[in-house]
Amino acid sequence: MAEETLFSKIIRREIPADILYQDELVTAFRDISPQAPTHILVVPNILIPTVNDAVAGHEAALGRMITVAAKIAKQEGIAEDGYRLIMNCNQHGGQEVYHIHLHLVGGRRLGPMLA
Ligand code: IU
Repeated sequence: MAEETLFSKIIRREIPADILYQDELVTAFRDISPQAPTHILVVPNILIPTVNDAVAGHEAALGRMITVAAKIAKQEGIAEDGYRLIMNCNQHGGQEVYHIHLHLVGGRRLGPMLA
């Protein structure tokens, strides 16, 4: 069994977070350390540690993460100008929290993607 992260506590509302959206599959909340005017994380409610752990049974939640990100981008008023969706995996990808999350980043022109 993978070890829970703080994200599971956020999903269960055991610790505070600025939650923008929640349904039976996913939760979206504002990143605590925003890298852009809009920086939101969309996470599956179940613990999938990394993209490497994703299997066919997760497709409903993984797909929902993208449609929810698109809905929130419109709500935040950044859809037309554009934004970036990022999912980091393991050390080389810069992953810090081992509960899959989609970063929705926008609100300004972003620099080159790879650093
Ligand atoms: P990463 O892809 O694993 O590197 O991103 C983790 C993100 O989770 C990072 O942007 C943190 O600021 C963010 N975060 C958060 O919003 N709230 C938390 O309680 C924790 C991390 I822990």
